[in-house]
Formats: sequence, C-alpha cells, structure tokens
Amino acid sequence: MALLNILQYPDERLHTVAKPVATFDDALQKLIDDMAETMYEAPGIGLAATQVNHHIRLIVIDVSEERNNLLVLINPQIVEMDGKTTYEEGCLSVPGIYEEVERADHIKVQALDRNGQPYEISTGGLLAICIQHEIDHLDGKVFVEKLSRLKLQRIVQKLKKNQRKTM
Ligand code: GNR
Ligand code: NI
Repeated sequence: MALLNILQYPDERLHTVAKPVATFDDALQKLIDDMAETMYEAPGIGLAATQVNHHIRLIVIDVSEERNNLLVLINPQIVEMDGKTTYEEGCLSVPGIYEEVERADHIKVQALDRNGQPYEISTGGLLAICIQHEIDHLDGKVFVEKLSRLKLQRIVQKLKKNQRKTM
C-alpha cells in the first residue's frame, strides 16, 4: 500500500472530467487500496480518484465513526434526488476551508463495487452529501465553486498564501 499525493485547489487538473472504469484489473485493486489508505490517513470521509490525479470514475468513502466501513463506488450514477439540505463542507483538496453548501437531502445511487458487481444505495444524511461531493470531483467540480465569486476569490487568495508558506 502507498499514500498518494492529493492535488490542491486551484490545481487545474481538478477540473478534468473522469472517464468510466472499463477494466477491473490488479492495477485498479491497488489504486482502490492506496486511495483508501490515503483517505484514512488524511483523515477524510471520502476521496475521488480525480484528487489523486487518476481521471477515472472511482470513489472511496467511509462515513462510519469506527472507520471500518469502506464503500467503493465505481461509475456511480445518481438516479433519484429528493429534498434539500445544507451542510458545512470541507475538502482534502481545499485544506482549512469550510463553507455551507446546498445539496439534495436523499439520493438513490447505482454503482459498481470493486469486482464490477452492480449495487444500489438509497441514503440521506452525511453519506448522501459525501457521495454528491465526490461525484462532483469526477465531473471536475470542487465545492468552493458553488459559492459566490467574491467568496471564491477570497478563498483562492488564502490558499495561495498558505501554499507559499508551506513550500
Ligand atoms: O473529508 C471530507 N469531509 C467532508 C465533509 C463535508 C462534506 C464533504 C466532505 S468530503 C471530504 C473529503 C474530500 O475532500 N473528498 O473529496
Ligand atoms: Ni473533496
């Protein structure tokens, strides 16, 4: 297993639209394991392949308290959305920034597991928010881009200042 480097906003590679996974080979299994390790180590509740510069439709998530319930979503599709909720989101690619974002409250998602078997989840709460946040990454979108231009400008200034300090 290995820790992967997480791209930091405003890295333009975070705007890449990911392609569907077509082959469930050993390289994919290794990437899944490395992404899970990277997410747990960060620590975060989710990680999209986009964030580790692999532009395929693969997400790992664990919203459990015990950090022992890894969920792997490959080629995920939201097939139903219901209601609205707001939550103060953060992102491993946007360190130190936490902002309220509005999303669907309940979703139904179809995805493939790490062996390519299809499954479906109907969920709400933090898991639903996290799945939507991660699918946005696969579509090249970062949560701060949902905020006003002024807020986004201020966030980018702050991130650049912090990045200068840590280089
Ligand atoms: O660790 C994470 N926490 C989080 C909190 C609220 C809403 C979404 C998230 S996802 C984030 C990890 C991450 O950046 N995934 O892309
Ligand atoms: Ni994120």
